[in-house]
Amino acid sequence: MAVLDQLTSQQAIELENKYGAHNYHPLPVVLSRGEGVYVWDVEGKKYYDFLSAYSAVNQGHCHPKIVDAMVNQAKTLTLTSRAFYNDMLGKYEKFASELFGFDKMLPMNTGAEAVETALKLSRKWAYEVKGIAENEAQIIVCENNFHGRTTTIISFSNDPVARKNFGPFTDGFIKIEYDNLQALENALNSNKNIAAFLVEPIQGEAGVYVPSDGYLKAAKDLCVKHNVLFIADEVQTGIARTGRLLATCGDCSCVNKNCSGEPDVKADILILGKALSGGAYPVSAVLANDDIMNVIKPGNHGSTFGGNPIAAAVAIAALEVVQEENLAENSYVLGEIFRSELSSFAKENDLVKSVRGKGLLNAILINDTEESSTAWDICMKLRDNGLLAKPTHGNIIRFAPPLVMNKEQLMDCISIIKKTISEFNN
Ligand code: IF1
Repeated sequence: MAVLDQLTSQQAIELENKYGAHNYHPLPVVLSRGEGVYVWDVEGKKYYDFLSAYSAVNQGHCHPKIVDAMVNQAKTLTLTSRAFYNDMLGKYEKFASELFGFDKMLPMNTGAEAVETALKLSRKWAYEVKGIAENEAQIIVCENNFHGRTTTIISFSNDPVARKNFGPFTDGFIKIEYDNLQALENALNSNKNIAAFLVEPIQGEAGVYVPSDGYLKAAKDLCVKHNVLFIADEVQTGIARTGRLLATCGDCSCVNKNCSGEPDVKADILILGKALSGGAYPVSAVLANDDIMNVIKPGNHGSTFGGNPIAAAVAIAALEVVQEENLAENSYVLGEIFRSELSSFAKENDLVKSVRGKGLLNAILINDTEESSTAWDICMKLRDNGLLAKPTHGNIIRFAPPLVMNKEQLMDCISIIKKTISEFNN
């Protein structure tokens, strides 16, 4: 088979099965094209994308502005490494730092790398600024977290599937219950060597678990009181996904007039990834103010590709799209409609227990056990009806369309979802 031959779906799946490691269990659909909120499979069937590559494609598939920025930069200069300066990185660092309200950023590629960067940065700060004795620093994390897949990050995961037989693990993490302020306070009181508290503003992998109102603000206040860094992992919640530019909104220049919730929670270290590039390229970053970021000196940390000119050009374009197209506001407005429609549907339909989320990061709970195949079967039927979503934890279906969706498309999607689940019931 020649590399350029057009494959059928079945052939593409067989190739991945035979030659690819089996580290995923994809929904059986083979995509070959995307535009805005739509993707097409190799047979030409069109779907609404309701996953957005786990919230990376917030700006929609193949956004022309982002693609143009990428192509133009690719024709000009792709990579210099950080051994030399390039003429794009500084512009990008200025743009992103000002947009999110921090002094500086440190560019990386994947979300996991950015999380690693934040952990290293907070430890170094703890030793060199806070004055913790060497190798004694602890970082508080939450149960059911998802922060990526490196050896250190899975060291503080409690997902047996992600951890088993990957040990030995990295020390220095204290795990507490999510959305439990007393647990945080107890952990802070019982140990003087805490460098940081690492938290997802909404737990994505855990099933779009939204903490109680005021939790993040109060957690941040506790961190301030104990001179502990508040690290927000906004890899999934960031860049307008939850109806605001950031789920932890500080003095960032958020364009969303419907800002609600906790406008005064500002992370000490902000972790971004995924939609920072609109899904066009692996781009991640850590942002912090000088009192923290300046502990990093030449040679302490880095990456060959981090901050490369293509990444910089792509990220600037991707962030401009978020601003120009008011994606935070659109996400807020459409999210309200989605949850109100789906929660009234849940009241009259036994299969849907509830709907939860913020902005366009939502999930429905299916009224069946985690071991059941019901959510998977519903996703297969949604696929047949032209909408792609993926179950998590067996009985939860995540719904996270691109934020460039319009109201008419959303209503169309809501009717596909209702119709599919209603038919499933019978
Ligand atoms: C996989 C979930 C989403 C993340 C947060 C860091 C990272 C992620 C909050 C790491 C990555 C992913 C990766 C993907 C599945 C996925 C996911 F289901 F696990 F929870 F998005 F919903 N922090 N999330 O959510 O970023 O290194 O992947 O760029 O299969 O690992 P990465």
